[in-house]
Amino acid sequence: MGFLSGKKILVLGVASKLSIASGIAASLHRNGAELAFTYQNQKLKDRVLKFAEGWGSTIVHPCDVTDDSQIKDLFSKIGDSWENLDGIVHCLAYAPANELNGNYVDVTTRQGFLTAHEISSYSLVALAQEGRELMKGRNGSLLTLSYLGALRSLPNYNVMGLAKASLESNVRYMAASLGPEGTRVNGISAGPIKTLAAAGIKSFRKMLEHNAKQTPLRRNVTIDEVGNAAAFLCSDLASGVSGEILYVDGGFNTTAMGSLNDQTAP
Ligand code: NAD
Ligand code: 0WE
Repeated sequence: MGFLSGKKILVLGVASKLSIASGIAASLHRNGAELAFTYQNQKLKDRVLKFAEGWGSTIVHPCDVTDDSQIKDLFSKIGDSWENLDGIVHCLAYAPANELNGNYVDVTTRQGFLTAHEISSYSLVALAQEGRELMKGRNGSLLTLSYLGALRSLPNYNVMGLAKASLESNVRYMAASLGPEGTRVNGISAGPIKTLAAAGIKSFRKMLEHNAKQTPLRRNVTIDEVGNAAAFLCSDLASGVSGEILYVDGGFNTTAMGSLNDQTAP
């Protein structure tokens, strides 16, 4: 009997075994949750089906969050398998690649700005609207993934930083909206992790090395560590937590001067 047994949770954003959504799914499964999954496009379908099977799930549906009808169909199909829903884990983001490389003021476009905000922030409330009925009165939990670039500027993160700022505010407004019906809404702000979304980013390796050296724990975090924090937030262990952004970053966001050296002890 895990602390999530009896919970039915929908996970969006599995693209590979390195995905943060995969670390989260593994922990949710390990701790007893029943899972359902989505895939963004046909290219990812078979892969996600295979991962789902590994986590004991056959409930796998398409959902490109830019398409209202796919979001609607998703919850109608979830409703065919499950009478109710205890959690939605939103683990996706996108900005066009050319927005994530170069001087922010130089490279930002109207369309890139809109796309980043639509996919990375608007989608959270769009999913909540359609999932609302299934989650009502069950102490359900919505969870999303953010990054420190929401609050601080850093090279190349650019318009994604604005989209994450919007996403974090979205968490607080949604917590206020859905709290009265028992649904909690939270975010995890994860430290940098090498995933597919990170693979295309110029000098990501350099950033990972810098981050490890400057972090209190002197290392980067893993998708398993993010997964365990996610399992907690989706569970009744976190029944008093809503509207919160939980940092799973080895303490990086709490420091200012960095470490000044690279020793492993303080
Ligand atoms: P990933 O590439 O494994 O996952 C990104 C997912 O977004 C993919 O599954 C992709 O299919 C999905 N996606 C993109 N556009 C979509 C659309 N229109 N409709 C549906 N799905 C769409 O990368 P990841 O690093 O695991 O990213 C997951 C989340 O974690 C993102 O919100 C990201 O911003 C956040 N995050 C990542 C890091 C990091 O360093 N990797 C750090 C903090 C937060
Ligand atoms: O949120 C993210 C990355 C999200 C992301 C990644 C891509 C790459 C491929 C969104 N859109 C795209 N579009 C693509 O075409 N992270 C927190 C990881 C990340 O990305 C960075 C980072 C970090 C950290 C980009 C620049 C600087 C730092």
